[in-house]
Amino acid sequence: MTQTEKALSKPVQLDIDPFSIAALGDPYPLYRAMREAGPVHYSSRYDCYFVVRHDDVQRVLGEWRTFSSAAGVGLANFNKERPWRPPSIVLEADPPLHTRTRTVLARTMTPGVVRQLRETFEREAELLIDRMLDMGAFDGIADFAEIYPTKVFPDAVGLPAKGRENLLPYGSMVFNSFGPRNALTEAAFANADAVRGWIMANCARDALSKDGLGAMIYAAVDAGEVSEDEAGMLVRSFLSAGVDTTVNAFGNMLWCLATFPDQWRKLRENPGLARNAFEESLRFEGPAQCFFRTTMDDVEVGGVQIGANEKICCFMASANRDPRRWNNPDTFDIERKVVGHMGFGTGIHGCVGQPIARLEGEAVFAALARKAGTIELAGEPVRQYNNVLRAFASLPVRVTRK
Ligand code: OVV
Repeated sequence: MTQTEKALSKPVQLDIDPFSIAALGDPYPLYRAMREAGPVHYSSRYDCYFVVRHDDVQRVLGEWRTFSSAAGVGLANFNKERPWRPPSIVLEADPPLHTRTRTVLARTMTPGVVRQLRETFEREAELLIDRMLDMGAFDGIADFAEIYPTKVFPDAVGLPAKGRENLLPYGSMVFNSFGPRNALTEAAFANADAVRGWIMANCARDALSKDGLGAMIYAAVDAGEVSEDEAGMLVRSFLSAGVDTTVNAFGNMLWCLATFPDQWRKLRENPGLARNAFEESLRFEGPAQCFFRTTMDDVEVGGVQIGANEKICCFMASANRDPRRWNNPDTFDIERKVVGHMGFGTGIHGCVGQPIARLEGEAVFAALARKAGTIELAGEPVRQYNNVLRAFASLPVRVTRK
C-alpha cells in the first residue's frame, strides 16, 4: 500500500459497546478482535475513536500537544458539555498548568518520602496478612483489598479517620464518570452530594494533619507555587486517584495468584519477586482500562484521518495484551520483563502516584509470599462493573500458613 492509500484508510466501524455489562465483564476477547480488525475504530454510538494497539496507545498518550487532556480524559468533551465537577488541575489539564501542579504533587512522592513511609507500610502489611491467615477464608475484596489502601494512603495524606467510608464511593463516581452516562454512572451518583461534600471538606488545609502529604501540598502555597484553592484541588486528586485504583489492583493481583498456582509457587519461594509480580498484574489485569484524549487538530492515527476536537479512547489494557509488543500476552508471568506496560499510563500524565502504589503492592504481596502456603478461590468471584475500572465486588479466597 502506498502512503497516499494508507492516509485514506477509514476507521473500522465499531458496533460492539465496550461499556456494556457483557464487554466490561470480559473485555479481552473484544480488545483482541479490535486489535486484529484494525488500529483505529470509530463508534457512532459514542462519536468517539478507539485506539487499541500498543504503539498507537503509546503515541497518543505521548503526544500531549496534539492529544489534549484539558477537555477531559473521559468520553465527555468539556468543550461541548459542562463537567460534573471542577476539572482536576493535573489530570484534566495540559502544560503549562499541568507542569506546575504535577511538580508539586511529584514532590510528595520522591524516593526520600517513600523511604520514610516504607516502615509504616510494611508494618501494616504484616498485620493485614496475619489477619488474613487467622481468618483462613475471607473475601479478597471486603476483607483484604479494600482494607489496606483505604488506611495507609489516607494516613500518609493526613486525612482524618472519620468519614473515610466516602473514599470508595467517590472513586466510583470519578471513574464511572470517565465513561458514557449509563446505568453504572447513575448508580454511582446515588449519594453524590453527601460523598462530594465530605471529600471537598476534607481537602481543606485545616482538615489535614500537619505532617502528611497533604500538608506538603499546602507548603507549596506558602512557597508561592500554587494558590490555596489549587492546593485543595491537588489533595482532591490524591483522594480521587489514589484509593480505588490500588484497591482494585490488590483484588486483581490476589485473583491472579489464586488462579495461576505456578506463579504463586514461584512468588512464595522467592518473595523478592513481589515487586515485579505486582507490576505484571498491572499489565495483565490493570485496574485502569482506558483513558481518553481530545484532538487539538486534524491528525492521522494508524493511517486513519481524525478531525479536530474529536474524542479518542486509549485502551491501555488492550495495549498491555498486544502480541505485537508482548510474548504470550495472555499469560500472567511474574518474572516477565514488564517495562513498557501501560497499567500506569505513559507520557506526561503517567501515574504520579506510582511510587506509592508500588510500595503498597510490594509491602503487601511480599508479606503474603513470606507467610502464606496456599492460596485458592473458595467460591465464584463476583464482578464489580465500572465504566473504566477492572474490579471485583467479591472474591472468596482460602489461605493457609506456610
Ligand atoms: C489519575 C486520576 C484519576 C482520577 C482522578 C484524578 C486523577 C484527579 O486528578 O482528580
